Amino acid sequence: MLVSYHRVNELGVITIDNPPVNALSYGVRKGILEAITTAHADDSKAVVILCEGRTFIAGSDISEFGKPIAEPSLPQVNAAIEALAKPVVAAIHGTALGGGFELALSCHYRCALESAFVGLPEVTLGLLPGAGGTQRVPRLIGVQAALDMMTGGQKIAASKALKLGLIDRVLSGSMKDGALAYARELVASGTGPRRIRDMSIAPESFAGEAFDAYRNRLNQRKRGQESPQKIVDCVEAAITMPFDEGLAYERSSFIERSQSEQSAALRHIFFAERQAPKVLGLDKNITPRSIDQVAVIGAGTMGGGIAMSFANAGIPVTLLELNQGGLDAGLALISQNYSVTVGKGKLSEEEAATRQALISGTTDYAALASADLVIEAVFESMDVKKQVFGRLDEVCKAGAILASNTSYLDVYEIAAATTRPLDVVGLHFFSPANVMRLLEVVRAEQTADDVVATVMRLGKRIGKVPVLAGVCFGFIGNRMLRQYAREAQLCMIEGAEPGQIDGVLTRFGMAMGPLAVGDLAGLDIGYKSRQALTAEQRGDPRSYAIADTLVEMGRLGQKTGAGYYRYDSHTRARSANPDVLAVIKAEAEKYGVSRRALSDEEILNRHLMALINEGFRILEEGIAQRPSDIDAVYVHGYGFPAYRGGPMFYASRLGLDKVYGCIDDLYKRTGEAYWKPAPLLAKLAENNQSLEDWVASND
Ligand code: T1G
Repeated sequence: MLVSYHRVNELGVITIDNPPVNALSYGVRKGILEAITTAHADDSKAVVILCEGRTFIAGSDISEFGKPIAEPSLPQVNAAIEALAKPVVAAIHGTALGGGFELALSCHYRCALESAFVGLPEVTLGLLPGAGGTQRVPRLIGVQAALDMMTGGQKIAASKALKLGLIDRVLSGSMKDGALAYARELVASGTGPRRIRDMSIAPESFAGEAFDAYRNRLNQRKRGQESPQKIVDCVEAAITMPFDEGLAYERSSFIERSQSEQSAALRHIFFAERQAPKVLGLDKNITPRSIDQVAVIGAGTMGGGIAMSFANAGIPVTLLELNQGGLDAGLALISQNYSVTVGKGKLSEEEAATRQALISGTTDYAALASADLVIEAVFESMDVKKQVFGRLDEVCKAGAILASNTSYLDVYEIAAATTRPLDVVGLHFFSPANVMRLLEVVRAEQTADDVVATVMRLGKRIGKVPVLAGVCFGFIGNRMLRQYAREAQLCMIEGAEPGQIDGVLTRFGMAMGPLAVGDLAGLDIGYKSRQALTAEQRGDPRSYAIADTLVEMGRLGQKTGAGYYRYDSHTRARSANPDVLAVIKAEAEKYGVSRRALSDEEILNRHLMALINEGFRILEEGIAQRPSDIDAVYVHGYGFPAYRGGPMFYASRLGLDKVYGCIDDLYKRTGEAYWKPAPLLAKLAENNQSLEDWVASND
C-alpha cells in the first residue's frame, strides 16, 4: 500500500509509504487523492498526512520526468487538500523537498521534527516549484525570502523554517504522537482550515525594479542558468496575478522548464552522482571495512583539505608532517579555513571547534598504528611516494587501507613498495579538498574488492561524489584535461589571444577559462611535470612553448602577479597582459606558425571535441565504468557546467554522428594522431547507436 487511510478517534490519518524517499509517483498521487476524498466524506474532525520510512515526501518522482504526466497531477492533489473543509496537518520528518513541501504548503498547518529540513530544490534540476510553491511561499514568508529560498534551492532546518513561518510547530519525541496531538489541539480550539491562497502579498513589498535588480544579481551568481530567472517571473506573478492565474502561469512555466535541455542535463547529473558509487560486477554482499580512524600524510594544502573532509563528517583524523614547523603551518591553515567558513555564517563557532578538535597532529609515524585508513598527500614524486608507502607498510596495522592522493602516478607501482598491494588504492581529491566534491577512486590491478567497496561508501559518507577510475596517466579527469589544455595552447599560438579563448569557454558555462585556470594553479606546476617527461611524452612543443617561456620569464600566474593575465596585487583582479602577446608571436615565429584569426566557434569546438574524444577512449579502455561517471568527474572536478550535463551527455545530445564528423574533420585537417576519432565513437556513429545503447549493452 503506497498510501493508506485510517482513523484515530476523531482524526483521519493519511500514511504514505513509498521507499526510499516517498517520491510522489503516480500511485502515491492517486492514493492521496483517494484518501482525501474519503476524509472529505467521513466524520473526522481533522486530517494528518505523514510518511513511513526515513523521510517525508522528497519531491515528485524525478524518474517520471520527460514522460507524459498521468493524472491526478500534483497541483490537482494539492488543490483537493487545500479545499478540504477540515484542518489538514502535514507531519514532517527527514526532508520535505520540492513537491513534497509544496504538498505540505497546501495543507493548512505544518509541524516538523527538530531534525527535519524543508526546501524547494527544483532549481538544482533546472526546474521550478511546479505545484504551487512559487505562489504560496511569497504569501507565507514574503517575496525576498521566497526568492532566496527558491533560486537557492537550499534545505532549511526546522528551527529556521519555524522562524520564517514556513512551519507552525517544531516537535520533539515521536513525530506521529506530536502531530496527532497538534491536530487535536486545532480541533479543540475550533481552529478551521487556514489556506495560504487566501493570504495576500503587499504589492509595495517588492516593486518592479526590485525584481529586475534581483534578476541582474542572478545573472552574476547563476550565470547561464534559465530556471532562476523563470522563478523570479513566477514570484512576480504572485503579486501581479490572482492566485489561480498565478498557479496557471507557474504550471505552464514548469512544463516548459521540464522539457528544457538544461533540466534534462541537470537531471542526468542528479542520477550520475548516484550511479557513480555503484561498482559494476562487485559482489553486493561484500562487507566493507569499518573506518573509524583516518590518518593523512602531508599537512600541505591538499593534506589539510583532506583532513578537513573527514573531520567535517565527524571522523577523527591524525595529520602527519615530517617536521613540527610544517605541521604547525598545516594546522594553522586548517584553523584559518574554519574561521573563514564561520565568518561567512556557514558554520557556528561551536561546530567549527568540534570539527577542528577531531584533527590531531603528529611527526611520528608510530602514531598511525591504529588508523583504519591512511591517505598519503605528499609531493608528486614516485620515489617519495614509494618511501612513504614503505614506512606505512611497517607501521600500519593489518587490514588498514593505504591510499595515495596522487593525481596521475601509477598506483600499481606505488602498491609494489608494500607487502600488502591488496590494501592499496588511489584516492584522488581535488583542491580545495574540503570543498570540491569529486573523489577519483583509483583501483589498481590488485586492489581488493572490499577495499573498493569500503572507499566508495566512505566517499559518500564524507559528502563526495566517488567515481571509480582505472590506472592510466591522469586517470579520468586529468587525462581529459591534458587534451583540453593542449587545444588552449594551440589556439593561442595559432592566432587567438588568452582573453578570447577564456571568454569562449566561460560563455559556454565553464567556471573558468583554461588559461585563467593555469594562472590560478601556477604555470610552474605544468612546467615542472614536463621536465620529468621525455620529448616524446611532452608531445608537440607548440603545445607548451608559450607556457614554458612565461615560466622562464618568472611569470607563473597569480602567485607572481602575472602569467597569461596581469593580476592586481590587492584585489587579484585580472586584466590583459600585453607582454604575453609578444611572447605568443615570438613562439609562433619560432615554430613557423602563421597566425590567423580563429572564430569563437572553432575554439569552442576544438576544446569540447578534445574532451569528448578522450572520454570515448577512456570508456573503451575501461578506465571509467560509464559515460555518466565521466560527466560526474568533469562537472564536480573541472567546472564543466552542470546545466550542460557533462562532456559525454553533451556529445549524446549533439548526436554521435555529428560528433564523429567534427572530430574526423579535425583529424583530416591536422593529421594529428590525437584527433583520430576514438574507435568506440567511430563504431557507435557508424552503427547509428547512442551512448545509452552502449551503457545498456555493458550493464
Ligand atoms: N525522485 C526519484 N528518486 C529519488 C528522488 C526523487 N525525487 N530523490 C531521491 N531519489 C532516489 C535516488 O536516486 C536514490 O536512488 C535514492 O532515492 C536515495 O537517494 C512539482 C517537480 C531526498 C535529500 O530535488 O535531494 O518535486 O540510487 O542517494 O543521500 O515542484 O535524494 O538508491 O537507486 O540521494 O539520503 C524535487 C532530490 C524533485 C530532492 C536524500 N526534489 N533528492 O538523500 O539519498 S522535483 C528533489 C534528494 C519536484 C515539484 C517538482 C536526496 C534526499 P538509488 P540519495 P540521500
